[in-house]
Amino acid sequence: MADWAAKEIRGFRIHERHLDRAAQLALVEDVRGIARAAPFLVPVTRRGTKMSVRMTSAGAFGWITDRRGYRYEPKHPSGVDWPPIPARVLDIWRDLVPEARMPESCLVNWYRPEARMGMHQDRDEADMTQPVVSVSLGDDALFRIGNEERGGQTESVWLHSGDVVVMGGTARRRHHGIDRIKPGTSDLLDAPGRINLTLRVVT
Ligand code: MD6
Ligand code: FE
Repeated sequence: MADWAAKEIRGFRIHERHLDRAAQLALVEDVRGIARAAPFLVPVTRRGTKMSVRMTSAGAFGWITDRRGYRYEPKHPSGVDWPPIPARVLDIWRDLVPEARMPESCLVNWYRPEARMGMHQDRDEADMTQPVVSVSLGDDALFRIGNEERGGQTESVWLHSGDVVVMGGTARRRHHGIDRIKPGTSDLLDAPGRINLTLRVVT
């Protein structure tokens, strides 16, 4: 896992092509295992709007949103425990943020070609000194990085399959989102789309 091209944008460290093809394929298998145990959900906001991504989780806590709002839950809505975070995913965390506590949640976001994610902050975690680590698999995605406050100038960067982003320190409260993906830019997955894993310490 050589880091020949880590770059930094507004405090987000982007480890380009951190994962080689074999590592990416192994992670896709891990995601399939997670989805068998804890099927992908259609997230719904408190107002009843369906999000365009499909979500599931691994770990002690999963992040969900439904008509009751968004929160971390210790079980999938079906009543089963979230499966454990795969060892290969934990290895990425240990490799890139060895000083951090171990992650308690691995959120799996599945983007089909039309999916996007609006600008948001990750601020549902109790200890905001802990980083968030994000893994991109499949098609390229246009990642937009903003400010702590809503609005203002933003910077965008394309994320590719195998890229790993670390959001920590001063960047931890910045708004960010995915404007769009570019279907067909990767053949990692069986169909056009993108999988994103985000690892977090929750408590
Ligand atoms: C995504 N990522 O890449 C969405 N959050 O699909 C995130 O929301 C994110 O990439 C926190 C830290 C890094 C991220
Ligand atoms: Fe986020």
